Amino acid sequence: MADLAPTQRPVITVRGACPHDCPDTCALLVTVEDSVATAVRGDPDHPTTHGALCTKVSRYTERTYHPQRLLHPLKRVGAKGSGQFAQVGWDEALDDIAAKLGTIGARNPEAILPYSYAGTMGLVQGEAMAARFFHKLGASKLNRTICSAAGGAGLDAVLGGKVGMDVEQFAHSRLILIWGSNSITSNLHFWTYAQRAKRAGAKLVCIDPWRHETADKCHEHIQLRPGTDAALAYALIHELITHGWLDQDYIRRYTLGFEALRERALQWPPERAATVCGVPAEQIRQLASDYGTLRPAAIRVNYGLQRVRGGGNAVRTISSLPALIGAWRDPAGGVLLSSSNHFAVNTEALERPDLLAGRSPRMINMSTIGDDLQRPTSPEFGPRIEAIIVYNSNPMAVAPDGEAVRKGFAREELFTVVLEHFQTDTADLADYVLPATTQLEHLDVHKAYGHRYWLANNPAIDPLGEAKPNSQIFRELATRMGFTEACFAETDEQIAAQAIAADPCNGAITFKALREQGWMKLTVPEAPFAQGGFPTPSGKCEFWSGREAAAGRDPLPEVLLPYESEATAPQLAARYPLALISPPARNFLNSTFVNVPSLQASESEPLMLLHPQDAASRGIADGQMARAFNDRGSYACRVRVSPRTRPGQVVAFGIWWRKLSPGAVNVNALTHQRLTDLGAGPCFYDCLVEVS
Ligand SMILES: Nc1nc2c(c(=O)[nH]1)N[C@H]1C(S)=C(S)[C@@H](COP(=O)(O)OP(=O)(O)OC[C@H]3O[C@@H](n4cnc5c(=O)[nH]c(N)nc54)[C@H](O)[C@@H]3O)O[C@H]1N2
Ligand SMILES: Nc1nc2c(c(=O)[nH]1)N[C@H]1C(S)=C(S)[C@@H](COP(=O)(O)OP(=O)(O)OC[C@H]3O[C@@H](n4cnc5c(=O)[nH]c(N)nc54)[C@H](O)[C@@H]3O)O[C@H]1N2
Ligand SMILES: [Mo]
Repeated sequence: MADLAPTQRPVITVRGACPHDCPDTCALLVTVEDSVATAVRGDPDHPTTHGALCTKVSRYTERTYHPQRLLHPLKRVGAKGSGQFAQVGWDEALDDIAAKLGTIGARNPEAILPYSYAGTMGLVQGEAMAARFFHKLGASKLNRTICSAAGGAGLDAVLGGKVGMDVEQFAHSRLILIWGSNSITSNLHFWTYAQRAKRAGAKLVCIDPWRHETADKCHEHIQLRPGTDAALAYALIHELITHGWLDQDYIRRYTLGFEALRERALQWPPERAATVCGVPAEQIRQLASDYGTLRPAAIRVNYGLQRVRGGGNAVRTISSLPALIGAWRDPAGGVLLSSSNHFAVNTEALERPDLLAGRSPRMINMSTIGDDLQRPTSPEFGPRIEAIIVYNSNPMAVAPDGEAVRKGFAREELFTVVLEHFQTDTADLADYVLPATTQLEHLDVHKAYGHRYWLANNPAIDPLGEAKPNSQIFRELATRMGFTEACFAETDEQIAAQAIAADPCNGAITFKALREQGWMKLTVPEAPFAQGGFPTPSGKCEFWSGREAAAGRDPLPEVLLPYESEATAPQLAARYPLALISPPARNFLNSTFVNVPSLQASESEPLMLLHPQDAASRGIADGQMARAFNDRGSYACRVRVSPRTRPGQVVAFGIWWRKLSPGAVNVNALTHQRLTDLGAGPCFYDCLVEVS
């Protein structure tokens, strides 16, 4: 083909899926010219993608062909963290890794820990071959809590799982509450529907501690203190009850525990919530009146508000609202946090928990990895972690309490293997770095958490350099460990085909059809809970939860204020008076894309917003470098003095790589490892600091 003129080279279009941890899971069309991917576009025919990609993923080829892509296995040759690596062959790397895991595993396989999250959301390159491998080994399990555990548990208590509205229906809502979400940044394709509704006359209300670009475009912005959402939601319930804005018929037929909820809510008049939330009572009254009277009324709640101590209960309280007004009767009414459990996935087939063969290894919470890597062997904890295999995650940048995480990974004798595209902060502390393929180079199948389509990802190009798919790396490790079960020989196609469970919700969807068509929609009713039918034990919307009671927790949603706030920790607040939140940057996806030159240029550098009052009282001018600090650490970055944040509140955008930040620390130097009320998730936005 080399002798063809460029215009004669074959150009093909390959159907793919965006792999990133985002509600939108877009359908991609990849242009491949002469075996090189030259462009990635959104599929114009896929309803939720509608031909549009975010800036990040439209740069996917820039990321894939980045000059710093890892193309060969690397072995550490200097002291841990010295950054000295030597290129080695795959055989040498895998033989050595298998030997080390074999030795540790023979003593106690629970000393081995997989550490992974959603670098790719693909079901094949995520927890399929990898999970089989660790199950067979009997390694410690990982509790994957870092993103959505609290909110997931909150939804589960009330609705019975991660279920809710169809995002496409928001176009027809008359009132939309955008609650704890900067949708234009983190859920762009939902925003399209919200805009359509707005053009048709809907009212949009944003509930968020800082005034971001999405708040600017809403009719109202309720700028509450972080971690106070349950109080606000209770005040709304109070108003719905006292004004009689209730759908009594829906409540009687399809809900559980209204009387108990009523009694609790009557303790939350708007004035009380106003004091807790730091917003005018009148604004709460107006919101309640809108919610009580406009139909259909929809809530888009996102994970931003559950990264605080009371995050699980905040989601419980908010997701109780639609049933009170019968909003679920209409396809364009209800609440959407995640659509994940509308999909039936054959997890048993993918992950093969039967390979545990009766063993039940201990579980390590990924959100406390800093402390857990430093723990010695003890009866309560079990064996010291001797080996950690990291894939699809960058814990050195994203896990809370960065200094603890660094100390943990810096242990000279900890055996660390990192499967990656780039030399991340975590890869810097590895013993082996293994080059992984990107979405353009491997096969996968995807569900979504913000819409209702299955998607297939076809490989568009050959792997770059010596990179291999995660699945293949674990397949080859399994062979070296002597694992002979047939599942370890399955191809990626075979794995993908098993992912789609035989279930009415999946209709006639097969992986074969998906590969050809790119995407297919679930056969879930437009208004799934118009007549109850919630996946709870009672089949009703459970304001009062028997399962919560059985777990020894409050059977009703409760208002739990942050660990770190003036109300709950006045002495700490005297030293560190500013509440820090660290929401996503528009041009990054967590710590992914931070090293892509065009996107890094758009974000320019690590930034924090400080309110003019707080800046003035500290003598800090716009554009100066400042230091945010607390007992856990210190983070230096550029200050924007801006009325977009509240007085007493700092907004620092995430998640920069440490080594691309001043002083080689990022915002997680400041966050702590305490866990949420439900789901044992992290509390990234429950954090006090001082700035100087
Ligand atoms: N561009 C971009 N998109 C992303 C991501 C990214 O990093 N960059 N991350 C992806 C990931 S991992 C996820 S989980 C999803 C969802 O990602 P999320 O991080 O949930 O993103 P948002 O929905 O924007 O939610 C953050 C918003 O919550 C607000 N917030 C913080 N604390 C509180 C609070 O206590 N109460 C209320 N009401 N609001 C609060 C913040 O100010 C911010 O505006 O998005 C994904 N999309
Ligand atoms: N302070 C603060 N911290 C936060 C948050 C916050 O809002 N504030 N958000 C939290 C949330 S919601 C989340 S979800 C976590 C995210 O935490 P992570 O899931 O760790 O997400 P990323 O930082 O994007 O890192 C994913 C890594 O996986 C790699 N990767 C991608 N695809 C593949 C693949 O196919 N194979 C292999 N081997 N590697 C791959 C990427 O190169 C990238 O380095 O961060 C959390 N941390
Ligand atoms: Mo997340």
